[in-house]
Amino acid sequence: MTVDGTHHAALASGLVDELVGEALVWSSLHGLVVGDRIIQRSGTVPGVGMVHAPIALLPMPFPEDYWRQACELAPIFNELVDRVSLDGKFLQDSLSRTKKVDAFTGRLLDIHSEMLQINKKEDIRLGLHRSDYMLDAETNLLLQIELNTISSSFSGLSCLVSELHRNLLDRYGNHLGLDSRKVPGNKALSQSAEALAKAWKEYCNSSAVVLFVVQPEERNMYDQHWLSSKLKEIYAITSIRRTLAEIDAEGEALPDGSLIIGGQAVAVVYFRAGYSPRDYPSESEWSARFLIEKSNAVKCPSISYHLVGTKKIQQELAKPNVLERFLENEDDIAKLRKCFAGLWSLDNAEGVNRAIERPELFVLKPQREGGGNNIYGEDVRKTLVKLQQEGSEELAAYILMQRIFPASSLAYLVRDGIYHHDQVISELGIYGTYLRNKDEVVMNEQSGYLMRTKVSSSNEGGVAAGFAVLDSVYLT
Ligand code: ADP
Ligand code: HGS
Repeated sequence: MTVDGTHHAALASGLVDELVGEALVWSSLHGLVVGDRIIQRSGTVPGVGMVHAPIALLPMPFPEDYWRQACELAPIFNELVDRVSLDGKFLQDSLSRTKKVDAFTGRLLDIHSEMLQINKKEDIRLGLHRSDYMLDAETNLLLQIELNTISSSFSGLSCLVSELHRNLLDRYGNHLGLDSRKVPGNKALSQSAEALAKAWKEYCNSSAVVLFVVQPEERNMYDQHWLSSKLKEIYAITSIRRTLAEIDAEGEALPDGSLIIGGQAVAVVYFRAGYSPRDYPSESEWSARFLIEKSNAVKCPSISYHLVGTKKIQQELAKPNVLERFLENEDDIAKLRKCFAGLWSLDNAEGVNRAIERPELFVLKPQREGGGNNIYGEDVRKTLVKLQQEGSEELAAYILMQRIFPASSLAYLVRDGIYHHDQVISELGIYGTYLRNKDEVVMNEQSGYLMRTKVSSSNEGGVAAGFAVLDSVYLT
């Protein structure tokens, strides 16, 4: 039975051992797995070593009204991304100073401005986004951490965690005083596959393939394979996996703009790499990104969608009167604003000074994705003082964000077959799928969820980054 009301209270150790054993067997039988080490291949031949994905043993309690709020926001953020992506000047202007001090963002912007110069239009636009939130215990507000518009991971594995938790509660629920129906169904995999398939269909070339752009070193390949296997099983669509370097070597563009890889036409390019400077170790990878962008394939994301998801744009959109430039509906605008945490550029002397006084209340963020890049606590003060002393342009490489403090609770986390009982905090990701062809919005959905749980002492989050585990939700 539960002890302190939350069902993560200390369970009898015999019961925990049994639950963990059942969870690990279930995970292996159902493909809730990750590679057991970095695979040095291009992803065409996945590593044969695998281990269960890091998971929470039981679902995380989460208040239903905040859950509904987060789900409601997905189609609004989807539409916002599309509108902002069309304002090339806003993107270029907002990122122009960052460009001076952040070479990676600068290269992305260069590709974007080349597309503007050739007046490149993306009639078919596909977004597979994930908006991440934390429930701030100080303000009781659901606050957005960030909006991911590229390589939003775990649409495959997150569904399996929801199924695992439902399965465990079906069998042990009355023993634990828990009801499996409180774990929401998770359609992240089916709707992400559906969106990719519909984009492929809009491209109207039945012999074309979906190209997964992958990293040469990958552990999360099975989360990716879940998508490509659904594309094949349900829609009879073939996917191929290539690194950016392989695309540079094998790819070519036909005069009509078609992208050809190894003799096959590509309908959709789905990026599961290309979001970090580490993905561009040479000019070859940048050539591949440019070749893809210039082609008539559907990009997920396009360079514009990619730029909309940068933290600098997140901070710019939080400024007064900016959302009104992109959306008409006042209710929608109010709903978005309600989930914005404090966000400042480092031009804001008041914000910077407050952060120097109380660094523990802020997070300093470079324009980076993929986890492990943020600056916390005393390092916030040190970095800000250093940047101020240098009076350098460097300030434009960062944004300052209000630190969000979710309430912590007890949970069992299982990693590499070993369980720990820890104080944890969680982060709810809501997937959004958006597909448009010219003026027709083909899809604009909230599409499932990802709950990530980490020990409360860890500043950074991220499963791929090794800090968090995959969890699901128990609506309260
Ligand atoms: P990335 O794009 O690299 O994942 P994020 O902005 O998502 O960077 O931050 C990574 C992790 O850092 C988040 O998953 C969360 O755990 C933590 N984090 C980020 N911003 C905040 C914040 N404002 N308050 C508290 N934790 C944060
Ligand atoms: C992949 N290996 C992300 N994606 O979604 N992070 C986490 O899976 O394709 O690790 O906690 C790559 C970022 C949340 C999942 C990892 C958004 C990746 O890091 C891709 S950019």
